[in-house]
Amino acid sequence: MSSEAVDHDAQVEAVREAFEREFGRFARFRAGEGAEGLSLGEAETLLRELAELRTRHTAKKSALAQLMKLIGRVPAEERAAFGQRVQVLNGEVTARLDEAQEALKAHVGRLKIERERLDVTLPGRRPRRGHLHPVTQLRQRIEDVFVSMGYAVEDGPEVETDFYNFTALNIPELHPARSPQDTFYTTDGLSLRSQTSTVQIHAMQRRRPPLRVVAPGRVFRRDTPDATHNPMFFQVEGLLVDRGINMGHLKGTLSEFVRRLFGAQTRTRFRPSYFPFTEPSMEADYSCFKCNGRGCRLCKGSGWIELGGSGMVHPNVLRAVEIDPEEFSGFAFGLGIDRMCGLMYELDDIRLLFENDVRFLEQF
Ligand code: FA5
Repeated sequence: MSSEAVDHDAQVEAVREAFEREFGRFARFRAGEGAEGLSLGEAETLLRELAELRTRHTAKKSALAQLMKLIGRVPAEERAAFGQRVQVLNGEVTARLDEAQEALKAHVGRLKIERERLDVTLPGRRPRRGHLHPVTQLRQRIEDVFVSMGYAVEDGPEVETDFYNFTALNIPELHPARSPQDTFYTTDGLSLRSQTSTVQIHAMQRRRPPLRVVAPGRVFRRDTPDATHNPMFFQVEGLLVDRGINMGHLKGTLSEFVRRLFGAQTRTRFRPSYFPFTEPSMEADYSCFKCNGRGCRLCKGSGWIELGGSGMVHPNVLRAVEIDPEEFSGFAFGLGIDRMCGLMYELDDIRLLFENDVRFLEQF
């Protein structure tokens, strides 16, 4: 064996060793295995590094490529043996690179399929449906009862002039309701309505008698919030004006209303009261829907629950909208919805209704 031949063999071995050294950390990826447990990111990085390693060891300027070129230049008698050794090495290097690449690629493919897997048999995510606020639900039930009794649903502004908020309602100049301690005023002398009774005036102007309307809506008072008071709350106003209307019609109407809302067993009672815009005026109560009048915690042992204020429309109110009190008479009533709602759901505090805590509201 010539000394040159030894040199050539040594060169082949040196190239092999250099490859083995660098390839060592990829050697475990074989026969499509060895990559288990690698994350997608790790496997992709290794694939990139493997491609760089392939370039370093097999591209044109690599030591292996130099060996290939050398084949033609070695003495003729050694060429075949040397050529074969180089080709074997080349074959091995390529095969091992390919094998490692396959194993890593297969792993990346598996992880990607896993990540993008879509199980069409899984139940879909149901969109959460909301529902109407409990006060709105009650308002609609009240409207339904009155509509079934022939009433129209009327609307009115929440910001009012003095005329609608007070004067037309026969509220005298120095009445405490006009005081800024009770009513919210805007800087230009308008006020937030403190009761839905203002809609009586709008309704009579718009429709002229005979008329029957209910007007649900928001009202505002400078009341200190507590378990039964909010500065903003809801009322429903009722108004009927026709010829020959008397207190019997009012009592019959409110009695029928509570029977339709709470059941046929519900009784009513009326107590004398005072409102500037009705004469005579009455407070209406109904027998407790929980204990049917026997007395319980809900009705504070009395057996009765307050419904609201009512009375015969004051002649001055009719005159304010140019209706002749000699020809027409009427009755009106006003109920607070929030307190009624609070009682129906046995809430300790009506302020809960307006905190907008979804966990609370979801229950109704
Ligand atoms: C009135 O507001 C009269 N307009 C009712 C009326 C209409 C009488 C037509 C005659 C003819 P009163 O101030 O009592 O009346 O209020 C009526 C209802 O509103 C009360 O029964 C109560 O349920 C409710 N209410 C009053 N203040 C508050 C408040 N701060 N928070 C929650 N509800 C309230």
